[in-house]
Amino acid sequence: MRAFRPLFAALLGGLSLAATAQTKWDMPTPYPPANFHTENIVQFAADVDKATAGKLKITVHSNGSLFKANEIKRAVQGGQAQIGEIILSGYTNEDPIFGVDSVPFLATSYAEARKLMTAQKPVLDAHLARQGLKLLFSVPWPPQGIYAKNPIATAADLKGVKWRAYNPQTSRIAELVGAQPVTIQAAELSQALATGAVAAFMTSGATGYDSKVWEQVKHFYDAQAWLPKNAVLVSQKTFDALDKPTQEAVLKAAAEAEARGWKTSEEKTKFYLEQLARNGMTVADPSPALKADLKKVGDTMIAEWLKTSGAEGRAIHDAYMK
Ligand code: PCA
Repeated sequence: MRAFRPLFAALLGGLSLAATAQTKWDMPTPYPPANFHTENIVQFAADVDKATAGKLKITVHSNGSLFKANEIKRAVQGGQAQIGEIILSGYTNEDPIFGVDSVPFLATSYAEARKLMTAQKPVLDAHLARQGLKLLFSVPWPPQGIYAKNPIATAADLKGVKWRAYNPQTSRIAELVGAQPVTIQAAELSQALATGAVAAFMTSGATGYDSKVWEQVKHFYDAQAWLPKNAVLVSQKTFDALDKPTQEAVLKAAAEAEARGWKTSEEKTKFYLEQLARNGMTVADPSPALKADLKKVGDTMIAEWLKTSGAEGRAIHDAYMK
């Protein structure tokens, strides 16, 4: 046995060397494992692993399992997580610049959403940098429509209805139409519907599909009101601590994830709505009256956003409208 000691020590030494050479990141994300954003992120982590030959291991903790959706940004800022995914507009109250993509009817198609992102990006990067954060990539959800237990012919049908919100804008819409907003993250949506805590909400076909909302909700109105973006953020300090080749591998995988995510989001939009219909929901355009009511809500909210976001908001808006 004694004769083996040096060999054993050498082995142990080798192991600890390997351990220090490997960096591990925890990555909290808010949405379920089979959601397209989550799948895209898992692919991103695998790409980074491969490109760095296992030097940077990113462990994805989906569905709010490590941190709840609304805690993830603070966790990355505070160093409790190295990297994480958030929905940008969830933080509109902290900084209106984060929420421009969720102003109703400002950008309602993928082409418009891309144009709006181009206008928003430099300001967003600068604001995140002030918080020690770096944006690696962002990907939109499919267009947002209205789900409701009962048919909705005009906004008046939403009066007093318990309305699920996921960001300040969806709460504001409820206020403007006289519904009762309650903030519920996607991970708790199915349960909130099952217990009757909510009876209407706006989100994408993707989240309706992920949460199998057809078990409780029968109506979907394809309002195409906005395309909110998720963003993957890393702590700048954590990123700077990586060696150059690893940083480059992360940036390359991020650029690929952004391109792949936009493509998947757009391509799956039709599939999600087909699945709602196949599972017994009526999928329809909003009535002209409902459209007009929603348009009014949108006009109010654009004016409000321009007021709270100040000169930088105006510049983003004008660059987008050009
Ligand atoms: N799904 C997420 C945010 C926007 C979307 O389409 C949700 O409903 O929470």
